[in-house]
Amino acid sequence: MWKDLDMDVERFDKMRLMLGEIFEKTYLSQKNRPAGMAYFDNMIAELHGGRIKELLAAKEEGRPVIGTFCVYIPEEIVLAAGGVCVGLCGGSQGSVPDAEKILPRNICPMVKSAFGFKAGRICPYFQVLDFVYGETTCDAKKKTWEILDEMVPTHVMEIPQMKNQTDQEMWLAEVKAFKTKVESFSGKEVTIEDMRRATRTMNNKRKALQRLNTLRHTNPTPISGKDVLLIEQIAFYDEPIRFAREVNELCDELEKRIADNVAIPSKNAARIMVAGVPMALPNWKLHNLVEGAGAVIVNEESCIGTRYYKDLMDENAEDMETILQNLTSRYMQIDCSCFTPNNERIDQVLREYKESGAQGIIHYSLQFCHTYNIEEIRIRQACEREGIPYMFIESDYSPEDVGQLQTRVEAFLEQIGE
Ligand code: BJ8
Repeated sequence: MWKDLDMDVERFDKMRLMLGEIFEKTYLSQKNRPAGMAYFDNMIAELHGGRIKELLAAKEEGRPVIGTFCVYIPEEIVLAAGGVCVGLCGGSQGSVPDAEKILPRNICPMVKSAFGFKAGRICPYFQVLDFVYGETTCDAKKKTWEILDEMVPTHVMEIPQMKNQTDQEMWLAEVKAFKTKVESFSGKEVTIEDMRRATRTMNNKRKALQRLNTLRHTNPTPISGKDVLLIEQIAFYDEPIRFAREVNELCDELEKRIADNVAIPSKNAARIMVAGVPMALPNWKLHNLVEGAGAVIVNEESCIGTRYYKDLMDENAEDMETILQNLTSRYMQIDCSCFTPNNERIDQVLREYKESGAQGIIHYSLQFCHTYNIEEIRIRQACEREGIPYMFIESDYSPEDVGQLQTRVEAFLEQIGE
């Protein structure tokens, strides 16, 4: 199968082996995990197996498989057309050198990692998909799409930078253009019933993740932050109906754990909320550090986190124009730092801090991400105003800064414990 997909099989095998070892060390070594995590562990074991076969089967049925990098691409439309939306990974140091042969070194590691997976032919998802739909959120991404297009068909959706009336109109036009593109590829015109069904599916998936996030806010928390992060990462490539069912089954178990007072990890662990850039699979660096130091992460204000699932939308619109307008409004609520002004995000961070019962915030940013690195100033000011213990971490995917970060995290946890 890998040869047919034109993979660099030798390097891919090495990467799979490495991922397996890191996963075992980071995840399987945790004590007293919920039994329901077995499904998600298996999704990682089958990351390069079962799910790829499902995508190939979808293609054989003529259903489009579309790769994305951002939560602004409306999955509802892909689902309505019978297609599959795959959030492409960009969380590994392993693919960065492949990217640096072509791209500048001083850009975001997430962009480099994702691009490197394609350039090195070491990600089967990239090899399976029909086309990529990128966006104009940040400069690193939008200029990379031009180069990526030489390797895989890459379309680009223009994302507004402000939220005025004219921006909303432009965004609605972009959503409609996306629908047309997906329809012309699948050869299927999306009906209002298709859109309602897809909206229900996505709402159910987002509701399941909301439920999980609410349950983990319980003090003491019944599940580790690492495990929730893993589920949030798997949300981007699993089949959505099955995924929602599994998350809900896990939530049933967590409710029982809460009733039985089963806590993870220890009852006195410091509770930390993370805010900032998304942590794409397999970026577990910060969670591993924080939870390795005895604390627990109880919230991710991130696109691999609450920004992905906090907003639902009306499932019962009467006609296509209304449902597309609702969709546009729903997606315009995403408070990415690429927008200016972005006051909603400051309020949202404070709200999530209160709801999660956290005792401190770590703002996590990736190197060279200008929008999050600058918006960090406003988050810090808000935390100072509210008296919230706060720490800023800017990192990449290399292991080089782990020792230094560990010292800083431990000092921060001590400060919280005082
Ligand atoms: S909606 S956060 S998924 S753009 S970290 S690549 S912004 S330089 S990831 Fe994002 Fe969409 Fe916004 Fe969410 Fe650029 Fe920054 Fe890198 Fe980033």
